[in-house]
Amino acid sequence: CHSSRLSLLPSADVHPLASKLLKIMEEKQSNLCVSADVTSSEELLQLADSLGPSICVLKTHVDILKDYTAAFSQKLQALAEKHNFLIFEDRKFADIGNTVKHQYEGGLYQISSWSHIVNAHAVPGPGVVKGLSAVGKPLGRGCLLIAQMSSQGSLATGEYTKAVLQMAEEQSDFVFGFICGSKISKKPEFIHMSPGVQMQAGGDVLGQQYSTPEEVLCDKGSDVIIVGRGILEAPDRLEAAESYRKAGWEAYTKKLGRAD
Ligand code: UP6
Repeated sequence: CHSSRLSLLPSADVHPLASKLLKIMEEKQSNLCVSADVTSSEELLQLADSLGPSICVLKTHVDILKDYTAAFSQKLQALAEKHNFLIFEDRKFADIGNTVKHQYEGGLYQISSWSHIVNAHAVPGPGVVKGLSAVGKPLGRGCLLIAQMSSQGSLATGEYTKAVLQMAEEQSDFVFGFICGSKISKKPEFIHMSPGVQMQAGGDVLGQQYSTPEEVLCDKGSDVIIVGRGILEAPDRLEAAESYRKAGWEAYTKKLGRAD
């Protein structure tokens, strides 16, 4: 039964954000993270308000907004409270610890002040996580490590992916999961989130590769689907989000019924 995973939590070993996310998923019956890749703050806030009830996480790329302001991040936080979802700034940090500390906390965006979740590449070694953790852990934030990528020709495979897993285990007080295409850790406290999802397999002209919710969740064993254009380019975004939520939840519960 899929509730077995939740009953493991919260415990001393589990990152508070992982238990919070699993709780939201159960409450809203949603393992859908919408990737709100739009370039206007107004449109992003509208998306967050209308799709909010259907999602567990809202993923942003704030550096593609043409009109970012601190007021925007406050409004987004209020919508996250209103609709009970987590905010995930997909910043993909990839520098030495000291630099990512500044990038996470400071600059124009002050990401640590409003984003519950961030992610990082493991390329620099454990220092990238140490730097982010120094800023984010006291604030109750958490990090996903990028263990695999959905794009064609990705170098994040095989031994690299295994090394990322190891890095996550060594800093599991801040890292609570992965960006990946398949389940890479058996530990139930790690959340697997997968981009490159559409209702139909395929890709785009710039190397993105898509799998279906069923493939990613049931066959590959991931937990959360990240969907951007599958929803953003649909004629009715809310209707599309609801169909991804339903397909995602069905596949997720089916997988847990089988595996746990
Ligand atoms: N993303 C991927 N693949 C990865 C990591 N991240 O696509 O391996 C991100 C992209 C984009 C979203 O930066 O924001 O997930 C996917 O969008 P799409 O559904 O429109 O392709």
